[in-house]
Amino acid sequence: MAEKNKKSIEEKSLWEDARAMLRKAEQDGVETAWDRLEQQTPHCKFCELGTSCRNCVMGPCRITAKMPRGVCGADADVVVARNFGRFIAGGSAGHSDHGRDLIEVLEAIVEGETKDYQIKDEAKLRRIAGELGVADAGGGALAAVARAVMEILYADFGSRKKEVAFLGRVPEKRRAIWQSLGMTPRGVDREIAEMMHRTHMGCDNDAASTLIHAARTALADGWAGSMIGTELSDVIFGTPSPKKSTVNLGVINQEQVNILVHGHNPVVSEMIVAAANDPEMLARAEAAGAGGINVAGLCCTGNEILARRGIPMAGNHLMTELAVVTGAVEAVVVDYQCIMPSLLQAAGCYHTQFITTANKARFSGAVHFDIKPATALAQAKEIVQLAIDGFSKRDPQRVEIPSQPVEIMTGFSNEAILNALGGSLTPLLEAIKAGKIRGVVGIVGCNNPKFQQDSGNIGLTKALIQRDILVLVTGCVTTAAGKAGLLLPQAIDQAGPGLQEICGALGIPPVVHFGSCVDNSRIIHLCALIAEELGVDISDLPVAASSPEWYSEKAAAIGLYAVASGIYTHLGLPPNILGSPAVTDLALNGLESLVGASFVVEPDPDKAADLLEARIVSKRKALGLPK
Ligand code: CUV
Ligand code: SF4
Repeated sequence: MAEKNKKSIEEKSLWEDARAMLRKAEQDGVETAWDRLEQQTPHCKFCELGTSCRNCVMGPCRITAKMPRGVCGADADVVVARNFGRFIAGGSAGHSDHGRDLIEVLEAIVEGETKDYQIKDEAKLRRIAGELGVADAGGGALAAVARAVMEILYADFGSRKKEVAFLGRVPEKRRAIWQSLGMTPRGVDREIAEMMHRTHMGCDNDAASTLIHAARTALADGWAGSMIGTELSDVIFGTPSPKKSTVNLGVINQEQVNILVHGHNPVVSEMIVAAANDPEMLARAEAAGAGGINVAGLCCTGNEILARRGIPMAGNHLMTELAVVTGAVEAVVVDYQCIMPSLLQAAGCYHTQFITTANKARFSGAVHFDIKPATALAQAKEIVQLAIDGFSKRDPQRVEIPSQPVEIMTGFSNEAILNALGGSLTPLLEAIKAGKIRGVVGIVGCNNPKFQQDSGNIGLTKALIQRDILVLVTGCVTTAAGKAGLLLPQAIDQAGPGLQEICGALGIPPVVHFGSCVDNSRIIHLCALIAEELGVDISDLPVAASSPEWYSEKAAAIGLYAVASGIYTHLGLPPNILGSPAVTDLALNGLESLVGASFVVEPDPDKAADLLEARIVSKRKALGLPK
């Protein structure tokens, strides 16, 4: 069976750096996600269809034509909807708990408990305070304004509100739709807890009802949890502005102490960057015979420090094990989410130290630091010291850094876009109306070893820019686009004439890096701003979303909040819902009549581009715009 599932190295990844490291992994005896996928294939059919239930011990139950109900009587629709609901709750919890961690850092700043973190973007804090109705947001003492914002956002996690704080950003028409459907997100923790409750045996036994609450849970992620994560990260670490950086495994430096930061929250990675730039640490690295300290990113925490500081990006999800295989990494420092447990084994094959920093993401056998705001920088320096100490243990015979880094442009935020446009959205809207930019698609999310790595991400991105559709990328698609050379202004060569003109004039790439996964909140915010400007709903806009190679619960939550916000969303593979025709039909069709958008599933990137283009054309037509 395993033989049949065996993929060649070329079939596993699009990239030379990945292929070289896959060959080296074979030689070095390092197992990768592709090897384990082979072992796991074929997957359990019930789980794939979503028709197995483990929600109580009268079961577990599997639903088939011959056994159409579980012991309690739940049918396929109920079981699939419940499983999907919990899947969404998991994803929303991830982003939202990340957002909460930023509030805790803001609290530590306000309470004077930390000097390591500060308010870097005071103007943004005051702007947000104004939006949230804080009295004297513009003129009050900074600490008082920060405290007021902190209180309001903390309260978003509870259960006493009728709606979360940033809903003021949502167009009136959209809020009315949510209100009428019972989809208005009230509190982040509340919606997640309620999803767990509804999916307990004997509660919500109506698939559509469960799915509407799943959408509400996802909206609490997009318009609260993730949005808080993004906005407070900007306040504390600075709002991204355009800058150059580099990407791929070639950013790992043979001469230097290499520290890879991996995970999601900038709270830790920012401190590692600060510690690595400390003159005393640099002197120690030199004393250890290294030519400096090189911090590079992986996955979303990589996106955070890439967008804000221009720190190079070593790789996306499926590059994380392969980065270790270079044999040149002294330390992998992780916070949480998307960190393959296998990294510990991979690190163990080399001199690499695997260092965890969050009590909610412990890995047995790892070196652990419980990083706290009050002591973060000192702890980060200890971590950097461990990496420096590891430098002499590196075996030069086992080092192979496979490629030359590719240049990229990064650092776009809504503020940066407005700035580039001269302070108002009007030039962007004019370009859209004239059909020079026919539409905008956010391509986001992960890698999944079920696909040739990044072939979907790149295939779709290229196909869309050729059709004059502007692409915004976040998460792991960033690295893919960067490696393909698409995040540079000169990539307009590969775009249609309209994008060539507009992006050319602005000096921006046709594929714009918008940050990490929580920063998808920037994209929905931008959609809301455009909709407000045009006096329409988000669902009326020529925009769409896509996650060609998604894998995670978080990606599903993002997809669902996009759809519930009125954005047509493409997925490269379906969630585990196909065992219920009712749930599947609701996701692919029924949602359209409820929220004005739905999911579409298509593995082939060119066909997906056709579908997204057709959607954009239909929205343009309805707005009375040329094709
Ligand atoms: Ni949060 S969720 S693999 S790191 S984008 Fe990357 Fe992004 Fe998916 Fe994870
Ligand atoms: Fe089976 Fe129902 Fe229990 Fe699920 S909740 S395991 S379907 S008896």
